[in-house]
Amino acid sequence: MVNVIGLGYIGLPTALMMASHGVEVVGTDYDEELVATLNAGKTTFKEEGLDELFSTALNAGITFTTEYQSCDTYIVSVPTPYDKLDKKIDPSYVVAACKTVLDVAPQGATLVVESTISPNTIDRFVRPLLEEAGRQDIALVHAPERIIPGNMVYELVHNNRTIGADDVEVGERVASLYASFCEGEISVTDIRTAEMTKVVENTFRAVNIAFANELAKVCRIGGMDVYEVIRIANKHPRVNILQPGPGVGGHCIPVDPWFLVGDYPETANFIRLALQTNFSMPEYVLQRAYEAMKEHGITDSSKVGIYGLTYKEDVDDVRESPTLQMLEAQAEHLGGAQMKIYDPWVETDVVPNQVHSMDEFLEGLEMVIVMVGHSQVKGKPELFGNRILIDPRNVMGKGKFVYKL
Ligand code: SAJ
Repeated sequence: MVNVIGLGYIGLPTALMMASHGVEVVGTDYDEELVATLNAGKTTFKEEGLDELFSTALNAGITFTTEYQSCDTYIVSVPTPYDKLDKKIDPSYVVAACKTVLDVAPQGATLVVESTISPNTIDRFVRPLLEEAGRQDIALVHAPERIIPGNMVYELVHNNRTIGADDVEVGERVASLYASFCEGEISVTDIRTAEMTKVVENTFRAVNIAFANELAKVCRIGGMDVYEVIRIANKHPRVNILQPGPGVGGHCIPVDPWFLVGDYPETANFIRLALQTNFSMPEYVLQRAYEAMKEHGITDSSKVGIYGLTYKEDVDDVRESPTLQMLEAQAEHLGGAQMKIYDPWVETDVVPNQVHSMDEFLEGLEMVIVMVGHSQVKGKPELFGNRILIDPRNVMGKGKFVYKL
């Protein structure tokens, strides 16, 4: 039996996927409300294919509880925030979960950490727990997740995976557990390499996006169309530049690279600069909007609305979202102007001035900043009538009053 600890964005789909492929699974989370929702037959976030997977897993017998189980394999997928001041990983949730596992795990059980962790986290924070508890019988494994929100269910099955273990035999055993549903290639390596590859993958993407964002700024000064430049440069067989945008959000790309900067502050300079470049984008967009307001004689910021609150299109996750970053910049440096905000994917109130329908949003607006290219609006500028559009995602097409980055 597998006990998946932490039923968030990664733990839940992983637990459901295993259960749907013949593995006996119990899902555990310390959040009673979340467990109650799952036990009432409802998923806790929106994701393509998740509801179907949930019913298959329920039929296959998955159960949810707040209790840790006695079983042969544990998969820990709890969050790993980072300390915003020193930029280092905060392993406290992982440590707490692993400690509780050690209290209940039978002799010889396997403890798999799926949470994203910086290189050496297992050695520094988890291995000592085994020593303290006299539980060297427990096999430690790191199996970092790689699935992308918006396409998680597909990627769980089709992505390649990495399994890091002290012992190749343990690694292969855990690889065959994941192979119950994973059709990709599974590389078995040591734990530190597995930790590093995960952080490196997200850092690669952060650096590439930062490059695109810097190009956007350069092209604007130089009077060039950055999207056309990138489109054509990418025709080169060895060039693949990502897209510039209003900033980088989510719980991974703007967070994980900081683990390297935090641990290697003297060396990881290039990565730090990339993160700072990405972080500068929300305010850059805001300045762009203020310039356009000036140009069009709009003096009242209540006539400007922000469309999109999530960190990217067609997901309901607002963590570290560029819109939230932009609102923070607005409050801190630019005198808390109160723009109306709407996101069809966010039903609860996350920020003041949030409205819950497109009609209510558009009423009285002369300008809209399209921070997220949800399918609802992508390629449909007519939905905004003849309002001036600030379009940092390049999703509105060309238009007389459409301002790109
Ligand atoms: N973004 C851009 N330009 C782009 C692509 C993305 O500005 O060309 C922005 C997005 O709008 C968003 C942010 O970057 O704000 C991050 O979005 P994303 O779609 O690039 O990535 P995530 O955070 O949803 O998922 C990433 C993935 N990592 C990689 O592709 C290397 C996913 O595979 C990981 O599993 C996930 O991080 C994770 O959990 O670590």
